[in-house]
Amino acid sequence: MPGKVKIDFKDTIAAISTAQGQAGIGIVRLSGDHALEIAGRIFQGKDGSAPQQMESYSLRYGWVKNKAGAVVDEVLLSVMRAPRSYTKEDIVEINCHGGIIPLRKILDLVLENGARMAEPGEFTRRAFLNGRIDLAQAEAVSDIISAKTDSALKISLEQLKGALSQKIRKIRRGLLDVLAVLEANIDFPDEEIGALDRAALNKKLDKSRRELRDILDSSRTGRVLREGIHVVICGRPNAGKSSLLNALLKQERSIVTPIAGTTRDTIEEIIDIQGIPVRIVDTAGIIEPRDLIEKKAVERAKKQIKLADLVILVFDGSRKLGSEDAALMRNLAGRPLIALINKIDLKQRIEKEKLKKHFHSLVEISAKNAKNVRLLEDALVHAVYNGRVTTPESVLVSNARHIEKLKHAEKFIADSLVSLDNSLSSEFVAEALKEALGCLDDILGKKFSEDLLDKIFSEFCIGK
Ligand SMILES: Nc1nc2c(ncn2[C@@H]2O[C@H](COP(=O)(O)OP(=O)(O)OP(=O)(O)O)[C@@H](O)[C@H]2O)c(=O)[nH]1
Ligand SMILES: [Mg+2]
Repeated sequence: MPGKVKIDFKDTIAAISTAQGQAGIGIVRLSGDHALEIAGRIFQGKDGSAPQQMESYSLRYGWVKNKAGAVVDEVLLSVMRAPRSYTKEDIVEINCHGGIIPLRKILDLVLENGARMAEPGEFTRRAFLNGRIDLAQAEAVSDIISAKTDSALKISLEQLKGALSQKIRKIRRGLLDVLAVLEANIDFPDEEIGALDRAALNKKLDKSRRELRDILDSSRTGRVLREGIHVVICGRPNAGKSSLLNALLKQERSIVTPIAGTTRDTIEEIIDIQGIPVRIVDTAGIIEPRDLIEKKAVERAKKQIKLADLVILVFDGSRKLGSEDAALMRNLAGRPLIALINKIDLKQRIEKEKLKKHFHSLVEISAKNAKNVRLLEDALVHAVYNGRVTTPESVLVSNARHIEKLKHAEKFIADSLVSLDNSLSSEFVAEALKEALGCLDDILGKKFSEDLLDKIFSEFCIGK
């Protein structure tokens, strides 16, 4: 089996950086020591200037020509010289017409003239390796591209600007200060850490731990804003579950009929509710399956409910509570849930007082007339933010890798505090602190393995 090819970061790389398809403009991007020279071989400027003579951050109009001298496309070529460029290397961007043929032909030409095809994310990987951004910032680039909502975009932009990195560096400095004191103590073991010093170190460590906690506190919201939440609608047959899905979607997606047992499969859609991506699932209301299809439907509904982050339990306000409602309430006890009374446009027969005792809040709507849908949306958002006032701008972390490292770092700081409080030797405290520092360094990419970088950047698109 052939081994993995080692990437050479000295090569000049090239890629089509714009989406493939038909568009007004497309960009072929080059980065590396030979970018200007390679561009010079295929570009003819209208004013006769060659890319090698162009100033940084300047643009020229001209043509890309093949070996035979035939025009391949009319282009604008821009030059960004090292070190003040995206990768800190010389960069040339060729803006051509955004069709797949001109883009492909220009890419082929630069490859023939000495560039190598870029790996996914290699431009950003070089920006990291060349020290322009840290690893957390590099990862933010990919998150910006894949952001599905405004909020996810805001979080990633803050991360790219370095908001998370700055906080982490501050915590890191705090830990290093403590470590310095401890190491001095290790070097001179005769002098034990005095009670006074212990208290001071404890205070410092505790401060770092709190700063870390603050970052982590917003992580739940961060993950939700990035990955969305999985919401499942359930309720007795005919309660109006499918009507509710349609009302939230503002379109007729799920079939609605007066016949109980209409929905016989789970139906899924993704909606953006006030910036939160919500994967919403309509389930079959059937409780007692009469045939194999219904049996499958019940199984699917149960599975969905198990997986849900949040359940919307729909009651039919025009009917008295029934055994099916009671069964659902029992099954869902203890789960994050929004209790919803539907059909408020009809005469209400449901025992509302009874429900009020069971649920601390009730949302009342008419799915059919799309009345009070906004109240349900608000309840959903409230459930996501958990009652806390969190704006996307205040969320510092949403990336799963970062969250995991932060949690580990927090645990190691806690360990070091325990060792300190129990008057264990400086080595113990220092050991835990080094582990904590290691976790923080992993986020910033101060220490990294090629495998980790391969994993992170393989999720990027080519040309970024
Ligand atoms: N008056 C009134 N009727 C409603 C409302 N919501 C739903 N309905 C009606 O109730 C009936 C059942 O609605 P569905 O949305 O199909 O109910 P469901 O819960 O999905 O039912 P199953 O899929 O059979 O479990 C239909 O006739 C709807 O038009 C409402 O707010 N007001
Ligand atoms: Mg239905």
